[in-house]
Amino acid sequence: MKPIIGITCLYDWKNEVMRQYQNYVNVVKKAGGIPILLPAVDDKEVIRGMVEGIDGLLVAGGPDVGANCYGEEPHQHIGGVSPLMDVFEIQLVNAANDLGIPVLGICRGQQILNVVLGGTLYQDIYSQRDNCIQHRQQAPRPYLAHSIKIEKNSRLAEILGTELRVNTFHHQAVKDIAPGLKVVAYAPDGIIEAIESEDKDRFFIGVQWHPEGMWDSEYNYDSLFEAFINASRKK
Ligand SMILES: [Mn+2]
Repeated sequence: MKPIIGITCLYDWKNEVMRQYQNYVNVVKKAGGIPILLPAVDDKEVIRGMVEGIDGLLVAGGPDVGANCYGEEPHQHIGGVSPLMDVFEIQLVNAANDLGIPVLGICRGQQILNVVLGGTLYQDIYSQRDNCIQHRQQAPRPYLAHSIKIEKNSRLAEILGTELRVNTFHHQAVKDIAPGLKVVAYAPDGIIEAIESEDKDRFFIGVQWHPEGMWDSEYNYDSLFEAFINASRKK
């Protein structure tokens, strides 16, 4: 039986449309999971029911996380936010933690994982940090714009090794890491590129890049999705 992987949707509040990029669906399917899309809702009971119906949770990329989610006022360079997505995804990850199912966060998804557990974000790395390299590449999706170093003693290093090149499409990043999580990858400028649970037995990983954007390219990030889907198989 293939594990069912719930993928969060983007909610475009201007047009009242929920959608998601096909790459996420394709990569879950390729790695051996059954992808289903989870629309953003704000009802706790409904969210709990969603999580009871899946074996693994993929929190996808998307707009900026609202500064209010981690107790800050909006910086002048914060981008568009989607408040329903914030409310939904925070409750969704909490429910996934309650039920102990594996969680993979990508880009915004990584930031949500950190915020749920009490961490904070840079609202705009370019104005809040000095000497950033470019983290918003102007190149095709699978282009590997910058390098990262992954910590040796981490679950992520077991999966991907310790040195990697990645694509990059962000202007926010993890600032203060949440209790219970550890930083496991950095870009050359010190920007946090991956986080994971301190609990070795728990698959709870966030990455700042977009591995799903390489699902059919010559660069192979399949092992990350295969590890996630394997962890999601019912014991
Ligand atoms: Mn980056």
